[in-house]
Amino acid sequence: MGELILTTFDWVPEPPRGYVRDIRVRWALEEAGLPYRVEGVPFRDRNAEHFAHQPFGQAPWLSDGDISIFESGAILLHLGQLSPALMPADPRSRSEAIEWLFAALNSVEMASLPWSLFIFSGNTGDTPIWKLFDGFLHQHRLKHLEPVLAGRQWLAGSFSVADILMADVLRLVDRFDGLANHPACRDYVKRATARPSFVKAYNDQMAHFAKADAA
Ligand SMILES: N[C@@H](CCC(=O)N[C@@H](CS)C(=O)NCC(=O)O)C(=O)O
Repeated sequence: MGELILTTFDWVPEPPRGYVRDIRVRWALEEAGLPYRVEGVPFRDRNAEHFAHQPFGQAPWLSDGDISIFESGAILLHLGQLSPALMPADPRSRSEAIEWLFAALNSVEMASLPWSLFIFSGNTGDTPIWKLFDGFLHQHRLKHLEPVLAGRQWLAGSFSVADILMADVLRLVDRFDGLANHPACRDYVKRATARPSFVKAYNDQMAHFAKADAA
């Protein structure tokens, strides 16, 4: 393992604060107790070096020595190799953690992100397109996730990177009261975000952006 450097934006507007995806990486690093530092890149003027690390000009990315990794899921899988606090050791639980990590991103977030964008942009009227996306999230994803989360504390036995991603994805839905009819999902978010590592990650992200306001 080399020096771990988490890069995120130096500043973002108020609405996404507390939800910028560097929080997933901060949370994992805190859970694992790995030493790291945070660097900021301009939110407004994204230069060629930024795109060399993150081809879509987004945040976050992680440097581990001379390895640079983008995509929060890939970063968490990388960190999972560095700490048993993030990835169970036995093969069955490990496979479960990996499948649920992908499920969080590729099954739940792929439905919840457009849903939240509709809400952000105020397009939640009585329209067929809103009903389609709202139904897709609630009837085809959260309804099926609900019994899973009612039956277990964490997705892969012990707490893992899968829980960091799933809880963070669901947290954004909860922000817009989208878990009101899914109590097990809501309780899962509550117990995940009660972990001291999440609280530290959240406070650190908020402080990072507040510092930019003050500068
Ligand atoms: N799939 C990427 C998404 C990264 C992403 O959406 N980052 C947001 C911040 S949370 C961003 O950079 N937004 C600014 C933009 O897209 O221009 C990941 O999980 O790392």
